[in-house]
Amino acid sequence: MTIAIRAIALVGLGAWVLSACNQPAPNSDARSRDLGSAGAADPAGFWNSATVYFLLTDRFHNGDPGNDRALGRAQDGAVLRSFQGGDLAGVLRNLEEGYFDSLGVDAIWMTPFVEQIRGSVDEGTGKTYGYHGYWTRDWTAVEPALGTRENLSALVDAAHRHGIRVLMDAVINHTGPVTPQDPQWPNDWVRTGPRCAYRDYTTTVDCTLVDNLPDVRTERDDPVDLPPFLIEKWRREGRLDQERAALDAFFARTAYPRAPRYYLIKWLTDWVRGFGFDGYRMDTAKHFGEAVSAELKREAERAFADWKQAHPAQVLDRLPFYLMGEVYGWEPSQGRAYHFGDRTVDFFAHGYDGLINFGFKREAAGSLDDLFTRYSAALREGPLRGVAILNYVSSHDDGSPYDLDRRDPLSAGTRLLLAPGGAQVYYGDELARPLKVEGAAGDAHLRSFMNWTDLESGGSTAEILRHWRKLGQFRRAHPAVGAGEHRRLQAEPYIFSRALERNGLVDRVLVAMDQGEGSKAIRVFGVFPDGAELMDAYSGASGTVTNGAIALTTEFGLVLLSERRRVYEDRSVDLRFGGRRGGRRAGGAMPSARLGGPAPARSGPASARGRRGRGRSGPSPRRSGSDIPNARVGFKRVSKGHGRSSLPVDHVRPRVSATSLPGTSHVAPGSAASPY
Ligand SMILES: [Ca+2]
Ligand SMILES: [Ca+2]
Repeated sequence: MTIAIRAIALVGLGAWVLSACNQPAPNSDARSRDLGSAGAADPAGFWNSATVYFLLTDRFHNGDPGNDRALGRAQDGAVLRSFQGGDLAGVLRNLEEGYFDSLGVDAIWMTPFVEQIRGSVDEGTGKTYGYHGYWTRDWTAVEPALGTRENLSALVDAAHRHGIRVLMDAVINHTGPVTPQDPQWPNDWVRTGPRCAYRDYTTTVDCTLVDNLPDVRTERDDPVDLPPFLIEKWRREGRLDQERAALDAFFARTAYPRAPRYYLIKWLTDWVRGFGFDGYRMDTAKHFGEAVSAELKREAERAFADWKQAHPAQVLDRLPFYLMGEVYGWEPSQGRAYHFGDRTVDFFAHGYDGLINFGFKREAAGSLDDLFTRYSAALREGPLRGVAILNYVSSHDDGSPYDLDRRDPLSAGTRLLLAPGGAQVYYGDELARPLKVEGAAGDAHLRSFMNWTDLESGGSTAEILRHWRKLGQFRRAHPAVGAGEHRRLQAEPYIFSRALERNGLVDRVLVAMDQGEGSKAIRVFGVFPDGAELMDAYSGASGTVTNGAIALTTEFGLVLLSERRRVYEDRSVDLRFGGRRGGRRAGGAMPSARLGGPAPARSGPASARGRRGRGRSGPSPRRSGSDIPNARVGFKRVSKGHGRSSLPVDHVRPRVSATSLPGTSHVAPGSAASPY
């Protein structure tokens, strides 16, 4: 399946290459901004143009029914509040089948996979188990209902083989709730009150988010001992001595006191060092003190460097470890700061490279050009220059998403995937998975099992997926979409362009909306010169610019234009912000001058970042020379000529053994957004 998909991505690359080579620069102002020195990594550029797929592992794909009843948990929770069988093996299956590639996904964010409490609690919305992953029992173990360490390792490796990064959802603020089977952590580790009142900093940080969610004393420096229940657990599992020795080594190396947060930092960063996670999505970032995140970031960066050194063949590029925060309620209009009432905190100054944007789902309902213009300006020259945002239209905690009724999932995809800034696709956005479920309460509405069965039945669901895939692939092929300079070219029907310069290359796209079906002539406003061959990534049609316009005949009103040229380069090398690899390129068709002059010398283990090739002409995983033409798996040198008749999308039908939903009719959710 990947051939057609990658073909369109490569066509996009060609556009960039051509732009750099021989095209006058209509947007000469775009060239004046240097996004980074040649060869340097540009994390903000990458993450603002990235598509992040966020899934609840328990609700995505059941790849191993054998683990469904792990730890003997019962299926007696309220609607959608017991474990439902999804697991790491299921995510792996989708990875291997190319599901995420087909959506243009750059990174996967899974809910936490560490071992959860065994019992259940009722917070007022019904009996609930830790299916969501935010109720930790043991930070050092994989939750058995989700799989094993081997499953996790296979998943991260497969993701990296597909050029997809994996973000670990990291919880440091609280333990799981206390139940008859899950003892409270000792009082020198956690506080059990007061409950957060969210009036000011202290009543947001030094408090419990809800009742019975013990809050880790992350501010405390006094040494504490391991909780007795954890000692006993590890003894039973035969790894007590090993875990103790590892802790001793950590505290000896760092000289940190044995305070609660440092245990957690040790345990969280072990997953990075051992498995190669590319970043964290920090849960409840505003509730544990920003100084902690800075400490965690330092240790995570060290762990990531250790992993890279130990796994040179699996290193994607030079992008550093990424820290993305969930600062609930933050949005770009607030600038860099978050206001606690009595205190203002710039989380970006405390280790965070990116923050989730809680305003997009609301702003997306307004003028599209106003939104695009403001975001582009804020990210490129405003207060958010150099940092990243992650937009979403729906999420696991947001009871007021962009389109609760899924009335127009096509428009949601267009708005999200064409917006400046990173795009979070919440699992099922692309299948219009219902956000209201009969019998559910609170956030359970938002967390139904992935509706693969709707896809298999064909009809509008397949059509919706096709739309999201085309946009996702266009976005992935063109970093200008998420990170480029926005320019409105025409108000109605709406036409805009994006241009991004990096390392002497310019990526340009032009998007035209509401063009109507059939034949159409689209003005290009000088973005592309006469004679340029353009391809519409939405329909697969192509044409040549003549007298400042391009004539196309497509059955769609949306047109996604870029230049169509012979492709030699994988944009991940020079264009995907991961830092340039050095040396001549195999094939010899791309003089380095076109890419901004000789590349810097390479050094260190990252020189072997050539990814494990799978395609016929892909690089060998062991190869560490500087002449690897394509670092991204499966990307090959191709000739132009992807026919206009073939859409850049094919169908991926995951094999699913999902627990079926209890019902498909909808009721009003009556749910409030979770405070965390
Ligand atoms: Ca399972
Ligand atoms: Ca706290």
